[in-house]
Amino acid sequence: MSTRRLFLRQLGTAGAAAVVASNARGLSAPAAAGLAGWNEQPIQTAEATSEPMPPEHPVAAIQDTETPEQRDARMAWWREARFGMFIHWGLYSIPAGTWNGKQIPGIGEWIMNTASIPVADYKALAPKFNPTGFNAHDIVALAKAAGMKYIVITSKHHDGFAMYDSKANDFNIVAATPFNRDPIKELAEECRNQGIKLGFYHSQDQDWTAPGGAALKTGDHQPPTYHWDKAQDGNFQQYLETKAIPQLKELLANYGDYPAVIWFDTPTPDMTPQLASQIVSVLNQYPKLIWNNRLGGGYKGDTETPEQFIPAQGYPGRDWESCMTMNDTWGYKSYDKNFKSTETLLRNLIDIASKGGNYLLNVGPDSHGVVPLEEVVRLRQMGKWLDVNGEAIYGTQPTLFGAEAGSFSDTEKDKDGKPKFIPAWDWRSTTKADKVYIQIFKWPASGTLHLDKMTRKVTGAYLLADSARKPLKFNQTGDSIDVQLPAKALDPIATVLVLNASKVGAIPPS
Ligand code: JFZ
Repeated sequence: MSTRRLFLRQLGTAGAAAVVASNARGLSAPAAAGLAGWNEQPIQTAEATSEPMPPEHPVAAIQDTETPEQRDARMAWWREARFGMFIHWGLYSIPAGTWNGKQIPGIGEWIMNTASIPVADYKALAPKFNPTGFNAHDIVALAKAAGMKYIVITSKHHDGFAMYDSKANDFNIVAATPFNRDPIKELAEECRNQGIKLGFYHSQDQDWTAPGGAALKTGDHQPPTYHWDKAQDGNFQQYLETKAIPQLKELLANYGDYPAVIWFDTPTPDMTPQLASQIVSVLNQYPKLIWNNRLGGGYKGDTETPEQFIPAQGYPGRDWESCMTMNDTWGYKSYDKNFKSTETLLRNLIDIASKGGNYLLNVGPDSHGVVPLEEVVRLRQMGKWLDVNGEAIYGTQPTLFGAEAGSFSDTEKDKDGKPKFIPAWDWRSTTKADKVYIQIFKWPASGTLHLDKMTRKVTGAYLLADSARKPLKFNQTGDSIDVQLPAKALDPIATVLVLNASKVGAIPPS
């Protein structure tokens, strides 16, 4: 697979727009040559899950040394959670997708790179940043109302602006803006009060305003650094040692029990195993911490991070989390109104749960610190469904079936030349030790739901949305079962059928 393929694959639709846009300007250079390493990483780990960690790690990470039992304990809350809120918020919410009167294509938080904004001009946004509409209580309450169990917020994105009170670098929300508040601290307090986990997205590698920070290519930026302003030039190791690592230490030390998660991003070849190991030494001081597969330097981390897509069959044997936007940007863009429907978002959550993953769904607060209304509305609707049907999502195991998710085409190929996966959207399934849940999207016209390969003996059936829990008639012969449903779905998006069916005494597959 070409580097460019890998690059686009990881970018997903929202990010790909930026790359396509750079092509439209007639520029051809291989996109982000440096990305191959980290893009290949999830693919390798997905296939080789039981292999021991490569011995060449200069510093062993917690994943290298812990027992399977310790790992299960460390990951327990995360596996139970299934649904989290991603928050991309920073100075880029001021231009909100427009620079010098021009709408800049691509994802909003990349505007500095995509529009080649000089460092001084970008830094001049800070004195204008006064997001007095930010209310940590309301955002945490929104996440809870949506049924989300954790939040991951950008403590620093690629633009290098820290959204917290950093002593290590004064390009931050307390030192450089009139706002003079630490939203990360306020969020940490609210998350503690309202009982939800908090994690930090920290761009450890790309930093477009610190000398020596890395930049991935867009437009006509030139190798090897892809910088567009002399002020960005410097030494990467020095950047790490004077900014990225000191900030990581602050974030890990200053917010009590949090962060529960560190979400790294976009490692480049600059992040050698040796440099990454300096970060791992810091992470190792926090044995409860969960961190993703985007550190770099060959470290696999805890989680696969498919971006803007749901893997056809999950990542068997690996923890994973699909991160997705509701529209086509992570950071706020005033004119991006291409919002997915609540139906799509909820079915994504169900699809992901049925494959054993988590859904990290993004919101992009505006320059006042306010979450756009379209996002609030969708989250509240998702929460309403979860209020009734949450037990079919939280703490569940993947489907016993599998074929319901779709099938690989005999004729069509995907962009990598492999058989294209065509998802089916009739139903999904999750399981617990004593239950099988069927989330029905397409209500059977016959009134009967037929399932093959039902390998557990069913002792009862009812609909979660039926508060009376009226028993439904069913007929199981061997491993096939027919359940008689009421004439109409109880929920237009997904009606959950519960089958009481214990793991113990499973029927051997025919
Ligand atoms: C990354 C970030 O760059 C993006 O801004 C957002 O935070 C998302 C969750 O994670 O997505 C990517 C990854 C790789 C590239 C671009 C966006 N890339 O290779 O240019």
